[in-house]
Amino acid sequence: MTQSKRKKSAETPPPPKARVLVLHGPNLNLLGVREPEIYGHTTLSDIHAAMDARGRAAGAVVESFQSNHEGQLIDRIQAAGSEGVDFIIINPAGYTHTSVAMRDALAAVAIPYVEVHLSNIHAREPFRHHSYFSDRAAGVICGLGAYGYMAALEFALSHTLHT
Ligand code: CA2
Repeated sequence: MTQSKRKKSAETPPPPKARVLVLHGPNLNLLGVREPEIYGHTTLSDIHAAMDARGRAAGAVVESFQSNHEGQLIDRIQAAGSEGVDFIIINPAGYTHTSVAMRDALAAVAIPYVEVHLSNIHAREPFRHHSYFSDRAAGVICGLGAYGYMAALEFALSHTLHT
């Protein structure tokens, strides 16, 4: 083997075993800062750090994206379709109950996803009981707080690494 080939293989990390995209909808940037009695004290950055560490330990890459804008979330979902993302974990937040457009984007890319909600949406106001995402989701987790994201990640890892 030549010197240049040896150097290249030493520097090139192995490809990730799985790519997981975590999407957070509007106002979730306020997590841990406002309304802790409903949404808890954990920040979005805490959630990402824990998911990143768990993903790395399993040889997976976990990317997180939050936006307050529906179009940006749709653009991110569409990009995931051509980036080799294996699994999406999504908390559409307020768009859960309104966004046919985000539902259509997920259907278009056909990437399996788990829907996560921090609060139990079924124990809240009636308008939160319907989700445009649940019927196409691999699973739905709600009411478990920030732990719900970790539970979704465990499922995503087992789904992508063992299927
Ligand atoms: O329980 C959830 O995760 C929700 O997706 C959160 C949404 C709500 O509209 C859904 O019905 C259920 C609201 C996200 C707002 O996040 C905040 C976080 C901290 C402070 C204020 C808002």
